[in-house]
Amino acid sequence: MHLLPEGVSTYSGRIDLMFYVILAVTGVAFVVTETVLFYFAWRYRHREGVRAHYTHGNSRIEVIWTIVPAVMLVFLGLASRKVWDEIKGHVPPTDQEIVVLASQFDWEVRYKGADGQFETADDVVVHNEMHVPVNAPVKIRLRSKDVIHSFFVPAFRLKQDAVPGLTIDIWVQPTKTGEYEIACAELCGFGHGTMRGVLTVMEPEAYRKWLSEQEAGVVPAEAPAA
Ligand SMILES: [Cu+2]
Repeated sequence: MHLLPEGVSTYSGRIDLMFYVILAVTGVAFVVTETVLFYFAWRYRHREGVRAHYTHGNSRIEVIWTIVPAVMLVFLGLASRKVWDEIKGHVPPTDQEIVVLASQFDWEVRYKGADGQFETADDVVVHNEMHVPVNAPVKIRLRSKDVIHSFFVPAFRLKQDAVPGLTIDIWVQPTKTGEYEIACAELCGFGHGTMRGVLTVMEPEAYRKWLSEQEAGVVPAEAPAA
């Protein structure tokens, strides 16, 4: 059974597990409460000659149905902390760095280029496409030029808001080559739905080849983003 697209990052399996646990918990709660709701509506339906009876409720039951979900919520929060820390709490050391600048309605993807420095004339800049090597951590420095966008790669289970004025570091280690979708997950204007890109996970060899081809084709006048 595949409810979700195939996960192709080192942490996608743990995100999916959390997703399924939460789905199971909320799914059971949904079925139970809807069953009770429909049963009561049927059981206490209008009947000739039976007077309605007013009730103020039941404090004991109300306390129980407040405490039980609260405990479950705290449990889910604690259980997911480790995964959250791993994904959002730190970035593993890597020399593979990419700057992603979101704007209406475009993903600008910037590589250091031959000099190993960002914001220089030989930066490799592509739009709405991103290439990364497989089986190595990649650090993405996420920025926005105008409004809040959200960098979302469903196959990686990676989603992070891009906020104007902030540079937010995120990371991923892809586990499978292929082409995957980049989508904007924050309603950012009329063209929001068109704000998509293709992410290509490549064998390291092919990736290096692609990058050096890009470096060779760089127009030196390419201005770095402000
Ligand atoms: Cu957007």
